[in-house]
Amino acid sequence: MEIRKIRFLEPGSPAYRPAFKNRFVYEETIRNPSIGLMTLATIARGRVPDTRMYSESISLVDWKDVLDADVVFLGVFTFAAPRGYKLAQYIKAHSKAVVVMGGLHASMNYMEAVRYCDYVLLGEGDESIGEFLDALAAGREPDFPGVAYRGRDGETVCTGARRPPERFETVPDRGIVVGYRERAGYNTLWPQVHASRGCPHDCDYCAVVRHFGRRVRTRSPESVVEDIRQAIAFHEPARGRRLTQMLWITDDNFFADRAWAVSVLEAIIDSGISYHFTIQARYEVGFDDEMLELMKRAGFTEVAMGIEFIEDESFEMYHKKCTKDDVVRSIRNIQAHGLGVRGLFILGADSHTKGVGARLAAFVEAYGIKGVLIQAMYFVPGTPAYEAAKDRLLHRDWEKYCGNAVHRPARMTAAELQREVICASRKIYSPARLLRALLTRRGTDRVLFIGEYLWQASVRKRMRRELANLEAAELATQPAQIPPAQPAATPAQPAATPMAG
Ligand code: B12
Ligand code: SF4
Repeated sequence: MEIRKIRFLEPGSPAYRPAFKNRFVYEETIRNPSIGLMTLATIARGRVPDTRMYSESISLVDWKDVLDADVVFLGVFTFAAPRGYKLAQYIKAHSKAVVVMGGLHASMNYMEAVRYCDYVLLGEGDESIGEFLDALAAGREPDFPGVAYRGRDGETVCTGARRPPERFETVPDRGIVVGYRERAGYNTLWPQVHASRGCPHDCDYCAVVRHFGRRVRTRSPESVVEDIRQAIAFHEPARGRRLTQMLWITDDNFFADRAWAVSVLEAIIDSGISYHFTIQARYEVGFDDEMLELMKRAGFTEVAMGIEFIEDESFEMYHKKCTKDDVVRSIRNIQAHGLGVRGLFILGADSHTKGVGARLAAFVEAYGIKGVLIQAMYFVPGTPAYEAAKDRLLHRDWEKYCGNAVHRPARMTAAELQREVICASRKIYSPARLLRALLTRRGTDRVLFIGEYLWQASVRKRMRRELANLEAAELATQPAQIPPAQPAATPAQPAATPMAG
């Protein structure tokens, strides 16, 4: 078939509504568009020039334009899957476009996703997207590894797993996303760059390591620096400066390949780029004095540490190789080098009891952690944590898998867990702590705390709404009556409601 026009679509939940406050105030769902999908759109445009991407989080979608495309690619994480399915169904019903889904959730749950589209492409799409377009253009069935579709008899056909790409140097063209350039100066949309993939560890709850694999693969330092340069240039307004000059390196474990990490930091220093950086990392980096010094010289101001738990029992239970003592020593050393620590936490381990939210808040206060992301324990089919707890899940309404309690932990009810998350957030982002931040913090640090304070308020609001549902569900269902889990591949209910966006 002739491919004239390709559109990429990132479902947002909820879809974008223009509002002045979006420029300054984080909403419960932060709206940064997907770097992964943008990268694929950039690659596809090399073959078909009329290629653009809509991210529902920031683009006003021109549906006439989407429905006129020959191929529409959708990428979904778990929390966006229901919206993605709804959009895929709508496009299939109203156009002749070939509809293709991919991304972490569609890939790990292709038996579910394939019910809503023509094809699911498994794993990372950097190479498969080109192979897919070639097959389509030649009128061939895509028969290479990593494709799922529904055969004539309605059975799902899968051509097997796909090897991840060794090289992925594409610098995403951020201008390919409709409406991004106009909003790039918003302080709620920050520059982000993804430099490596894969992680050698194997934490039970982690979907990322199952999607990207345990072998660490990296981009060249030159390509990373070029990406950083473009990301900063794109997000800085033509006139004036952003309030928050902070770029987020979004790798899951940037320091896993130490020699490479050093070479990237050196390349940033040599480039002369002057900006602030934040980065996700495990606690080990806190023991690496040379790395911490390099980070400081490169402009890093903080480490966003995947701390997850504050009890050894929980680390052991979920196979996270770490102790509380490791975390504390690491935090102290990072701070001694003049860098801040942000904490990424999980509540709802089977070891957790009532009061864990207050204990977490006390930990954050005691160790001077400057900001947090708190998630209730998360379950993605395909992870060991999911297998272990699937009979205790309250539902599989993926849209709610965005920080809410979705299961019954061993020593609390789901509603109690939800309250613990709300409590921790309220204590960490209290008016008293806001006042202290206003008086003691400076520059980007201060602006970030104000932004997070407002963001956490909207997250708590959403969590309180869900709390009412959890309480009602608990009253109606005793633990023993919770229906048994479906196999991971069971499809979600097809969407009954029409498009909202
Ligand atoms: C940056 C980031 C964000 C940003 C931007 C998200 C975005 N739009 O991409 C922000 C801050 C908005 C964010 C928010 C949240 N996030 Co987040 N985030 C990330 C992070 C760290 C990096 C994403 C990234 O750039 N990955 C790298 C690129 C290369 O990978 P990729 O996007 O998956 O794309 C590749 C492949 O998947 C594939 N692919 C993707 N789409 C498609 C489509 C097709 C057709 C094909 C063929 C292939 C394909 O090819 C791409 C290139 O190889 C990931 C962790 C991670 N490693 O992915 C978590 C992650 C996506 N976030 C997660 C979560 C839970 C959240 C929150 C719910 C957190 C919270 N409690 O608030 C919120 C949700 C917000 C919402 N909208 O509801 C989870 C999702 C888990 C899951 N099962 O889906 C992840 C995986 C983190 C984790 N450790 O589990 N996040
Ligand atoms: S260290 Fe982080 S990225 Fe690696 S497996 Fe554990 S949670 Fe996943």
